[in-house]
Amino acid sequence: MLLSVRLSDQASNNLMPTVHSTIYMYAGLTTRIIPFNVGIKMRQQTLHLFGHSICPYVQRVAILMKEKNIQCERTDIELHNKPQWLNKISPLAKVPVLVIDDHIPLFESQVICDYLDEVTPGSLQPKDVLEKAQQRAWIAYADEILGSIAKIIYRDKNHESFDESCSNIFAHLKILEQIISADGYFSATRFYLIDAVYGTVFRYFKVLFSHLNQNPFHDFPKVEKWQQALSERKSVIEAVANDYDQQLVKFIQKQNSYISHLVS
Ligand SMILES: N[C@@H](CCC(=O)N[C@@H](CS)C(=O)NCC(=O)O)C(=O)O
Repeated sequence: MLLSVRLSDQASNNLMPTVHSTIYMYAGLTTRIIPFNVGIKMRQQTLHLFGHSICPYVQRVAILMKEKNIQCERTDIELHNKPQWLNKISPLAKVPVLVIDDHIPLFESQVICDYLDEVTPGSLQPKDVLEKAQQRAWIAYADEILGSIAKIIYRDKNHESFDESCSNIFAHLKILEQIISADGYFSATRFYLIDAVYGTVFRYFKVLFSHLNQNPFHDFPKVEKWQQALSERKSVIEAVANDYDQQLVKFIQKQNSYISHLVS
């Protein structure tokens, strides 16, 4: 697709040749050329997303790209064995990072999503400024749930601490149940970036709660309908590999936590 980009000459002068040469020297990577508009002139842009196969923040970007049909090269890295060049493009050495035109790195999933959303036609966020702001607040709320999920995966060493994290997650679902629409997605029937974000959160539940023999959505019918709609959305499905559940199980089993002995 054609990307319509509002880039000033100043922005395109902000070159980081050392980043470019370093990344491509170490990784031997290729890029895909994507034509886009700068003002009235046509020029080319390349996009390269550096990620991890099960990272929920990377999935947000991947879902947005699929929804907006944005073509991009993708390279997944191992987080337990990070390549040396990662901190040259990502100051916290985290993924996702989007490298634009081989030399301009952009980190932080929300920022990457905002950029890609702005430079392509249409938007995955509400036009109404207040509604957009509200959705962003509930995206921050999703990050809190991801915090409890990370605690379960990495830090909860016993049943009590695991239970506490589960209760915390269910308390968040209870509040979501009160504020979301009853029509499938967060705001009725239209899929927004916030839906992408929660699609990546709910995906964890099947594996994390499989041993509990209890439906985590049991008390939350609207949230259950929402997660069902998200699990059927093509972009959400395709944002991870077919064997995502097995990859997640393997990843959790490598941690020394209470849940790592229970998942299978
Ligand atoms: N706030 C960041 C969070 C990104 C993040 O935490 N990524 C994880 C993988 S899911 C990571 O790269 N972790 C590596 C590390 O912390 O060393 C974003 O939204 O992009």
